[in-house]
Amino acid sequence: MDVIRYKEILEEARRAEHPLLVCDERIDGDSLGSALAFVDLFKQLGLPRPRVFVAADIPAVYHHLPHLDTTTRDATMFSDPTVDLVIVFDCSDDAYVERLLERAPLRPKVINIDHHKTNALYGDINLVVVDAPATAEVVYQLFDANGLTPSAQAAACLLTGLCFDTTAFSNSATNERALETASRLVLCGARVQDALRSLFKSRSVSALRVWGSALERLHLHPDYGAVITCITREDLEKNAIGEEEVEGLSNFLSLVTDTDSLFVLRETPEGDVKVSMRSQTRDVSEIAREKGGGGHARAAGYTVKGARLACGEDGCWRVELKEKK
Ligand SMILES: [Mn+2]
Repeated sequence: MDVIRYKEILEEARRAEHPLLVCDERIDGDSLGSALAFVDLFKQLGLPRPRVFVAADIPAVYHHLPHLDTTTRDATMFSDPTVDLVIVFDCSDDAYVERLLERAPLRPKVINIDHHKTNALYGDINLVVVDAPATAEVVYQLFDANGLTPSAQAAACLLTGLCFDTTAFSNSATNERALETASRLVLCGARVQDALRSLFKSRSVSALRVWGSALERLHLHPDYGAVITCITREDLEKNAIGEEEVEGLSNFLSLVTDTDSLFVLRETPEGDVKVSMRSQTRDVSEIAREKGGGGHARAAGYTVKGARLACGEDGCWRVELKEKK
């Protein structure tokens, strides 16, 4: 472990007069849990609570987490010339961070805390631990390396991140560190049941109907050499459910499907198609990187801009580019 870097990051946090924390553009249990645990760390150190920038509304499944009042969608915060430190969590997408920083009149120092293989190391300080099961685990190590014990609230945030990224300690990201850190977080006061609730116990009947359609459409796709399925805008609209309610479908399917590689295709409200890939043996991060996306070796994704999903006569669903007007 690079103890010096963990200490350097804490020093930067102490020194900063106006720090901002940033979650990955796609909010999940790991990016949000890691950032909120850091808010708690500031509190523990007696520093003013920083704001956390999020690109979208926080999904309802995370509404039980502490410090949500520090989150904001107001990107004009980055225009404030007094902002001197930006800490980014669980985000491999340097273009997203650059877009936010474009607003800053004076470029603040950037700390990049992540575990994605495709991370472009865009920070002034990069703490990218590729074999970490979750960014939350890296943040736990940062507490530990600095001789700090997470509060029960920080531990709850970190355990949520760890449970999310390991799909409750079942996917290939699950290693001995995931289990050891989880057990230490429980000793700090985190509750496993609470962390799991946001993963498994909060799906509405309408959302599960859409999951049902996705199960029905599973088929082996000759072009991808993988089992694929898809979710259309119509599925969501017909059942009146939001985007966030189908999050986790690819993790769930790859957990229960008897197949090596599984891709979930999904139409987005922006008129794009998101491809989410899971594999037991293939390095899908390579495919994602080629197509401008990112992720981990066994779990990665990318977006096809200006596209829709169409079912062919052979019963296979494909991504179709929309015609440009
Ligand atoms: Mn993560």
